[in-house]
Amino acid sequence: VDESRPPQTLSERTVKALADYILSGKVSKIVVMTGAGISTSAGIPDFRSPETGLYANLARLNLPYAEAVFDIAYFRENPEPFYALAHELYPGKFRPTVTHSFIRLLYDKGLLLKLFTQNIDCLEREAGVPDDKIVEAHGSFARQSCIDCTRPYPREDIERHINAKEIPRCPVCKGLVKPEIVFFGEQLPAAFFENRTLPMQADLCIVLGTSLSVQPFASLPGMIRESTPRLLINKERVGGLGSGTDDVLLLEDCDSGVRKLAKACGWLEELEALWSKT
Ligand code: CNA
Repeated sequence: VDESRPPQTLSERTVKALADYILSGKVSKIVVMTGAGISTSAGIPDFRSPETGLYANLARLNLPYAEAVFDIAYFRENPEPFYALAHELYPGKFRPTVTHSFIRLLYDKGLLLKLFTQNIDCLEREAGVPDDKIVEAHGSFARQSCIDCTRPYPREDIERHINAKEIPRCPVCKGLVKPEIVFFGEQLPAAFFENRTLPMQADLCIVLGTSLSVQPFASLPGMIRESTPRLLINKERVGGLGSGTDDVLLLEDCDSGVRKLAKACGWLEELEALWSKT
């Protein structure tokens, strides 16, 4: 953190000062950016954590390289590893974390401008963040289609196949069916590009549980205006956060970090109550 440049918006670079700013009435457009680290406490492994991450544990799938499981060219040749993983990760098996409920709380308070998520687990929706507030930058399991003729494929059919450890195929052209998760080598959804400059309007940015190593998502925190506060809650420092004059870093677990912020805002009981109902 560059201590030589004083904060412009906050009184100091602390959670207390951030809470004062939020409660001052000057904040109504919070942009939240999330990654796999917000779902690890729900039991879904992230990609890149050294021992617990998916990439460290994919050996059993006999992949040529870990990312192949999400590579569209590889999937065409060998869809089995992806479907083995989909069997483990399919939505419905996991409960949103208190961090997901915190984002919902921001929405309930009318403070959420947009949530940009890289996650495909749909836990933000399950926590009650409405569809029109979410940009699923890497797609999600919410829809699926044929990779050849692009026909949509019914949800109940893919669920049945995934549960039975079978690989679904298009009933019309026999092409492979794939959940609309963005694989390496595929375009991001139009919604990402349509909303990409929205962070410029934000009066606060909160980045949670991401290594910010995948572009173009990783460029989003850089769209925030110079004097707008950015909070990073992550186990490690990422993406140059901390270099801005009004950046606040909580280098710790997301759930404990959001609880600290909620407590400083006087929202902790409300947050726990919301989460316990989820
Ligand atoms: P990543 O590259 O695995 O990074 C995760 C980051 O979160 C790392 O910096 C970790 O240190 C940090 N982290 C892990 N656990 C915690 C925790 N409890 N509290 C605080 N920080 C934590 O994941 P990214 O999301 O940055 O990478 C982008 C990929 C991962 C996207 O394409 C996702 O689709 C993909 N992914 C999603 C899920 C999911 O939907 N839950 C799971 C695994 C991977």
